[in-house]
Amino acid sequence: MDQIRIENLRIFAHHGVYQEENEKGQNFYINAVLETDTMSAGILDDLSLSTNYGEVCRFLDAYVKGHTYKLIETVAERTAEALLLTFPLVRRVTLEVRKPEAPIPLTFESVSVRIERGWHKAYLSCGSNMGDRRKHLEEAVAALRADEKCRVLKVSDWIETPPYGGVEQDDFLNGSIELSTLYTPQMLLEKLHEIEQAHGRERKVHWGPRTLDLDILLYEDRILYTKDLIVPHIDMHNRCFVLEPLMQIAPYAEHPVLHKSVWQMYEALVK
Ligand code: A4P
Ligand code: MG
Repeated sequence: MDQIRIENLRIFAHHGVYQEENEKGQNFYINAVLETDTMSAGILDDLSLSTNYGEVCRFLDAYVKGHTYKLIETVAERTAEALLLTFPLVRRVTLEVRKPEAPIPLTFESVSVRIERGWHKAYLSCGSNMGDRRKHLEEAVAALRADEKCRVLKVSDWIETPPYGGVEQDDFLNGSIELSTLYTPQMLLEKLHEIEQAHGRERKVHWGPRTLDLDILLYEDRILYTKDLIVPHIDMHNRCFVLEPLMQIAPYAEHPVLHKSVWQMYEALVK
C-alpha cells in the first residue's frame, strides 16, 4: 500500500509518570506512516482525493498536546485510534512516539514506542428465530453502524432458512455483514455479545432458538484457535444458512485454512 510519511514532528506536551513531567512538559517527536491509496490523487493532481499531511500534522499536534497520559504507550494507542477515526482514507498507521528528554539519569539518545494499527475486514453471520426476527437483525446492523469503530460496508438479504443442527425449532432468518473494524477479533466478539445481550439473548440450548446470534466468520486471513474464539468459524463451510447470504456479498472471500472461496464452499455443499 502507498504511504504518506511524517518524520520527527516535534510536539511540546505533558505526558509522563512523574508529576514534574506533567507540570513542566517536554518535547516529544512523532513519526507517522499512513497507509493509503494515493494513486487517484497522484494521477489527477487533486488533494481532495488524498489525505492532507498538513492537516494530519495539525491534528497530531492538537491531540498530543490536548491530552495528558502517563505512558507513551497510551499516547501512541490513543493517537493512532483518533487518527484512524478522523482521516477516512487512512487504512493503517504506524505511529512512533519518541521521548528524548525522558527523566533517566544516564546518557541515551531517545526512548520510544512504535505501534501499527488499522482497519480490518471482517465477515459476520447473523441469525434469529424468535420474536420479530427481521427487527432483531436490523437492530443488530444499526448497533454496528452506531459504533464508530465499525464501518458496515455490505449487508446481504435476510434469507429464510430451515433449522440446522438437529434441534426442533422455528425457521431462521439469516444474513451476513461485511465490516471494516478497528477492533481486534476478541474485542469484536465482546461487542457482538453486548449486542446479543441487548436483544435479550439467553444461552439455554446449544444450537437452540435465539432472538439474535452474531458470529465472526472471517477476520482478514487470520487463523485463531482459543478457548473463546475460533476464526474462521469452525463450521461455516458446512452451513448453507451461512454460505448462501455470504455468497451475495463476498463470493471470492477465501477461507484461510481450507483455501477455498465462499463460492467453492457453497458449490461443494449444495452439489
Ligand atoms: N465462539 C467461538 N468462535 C466463535 C466465532 N467465530 N464467533 C464462542 C462467535 N462466537 C464464537 O456461542 C458459544 C460460544 O462460541 C461464544 O460464547 C463464543 O465464545 P453461542 O452463540 O453463545 O452459543 P450457541 O449459539 O448455542 O452455540 P454455537 O456453536 O455458537 O451455535 P451456532 O454455531 O451459533 O449455531 N440454523 C439456521 N438455519 N440458522 C441459524 O442461524 N444457528 C444455530 C446456532 C443452529 N442452527 C441454525 C442457526
Ligand atoms: Mg453464536
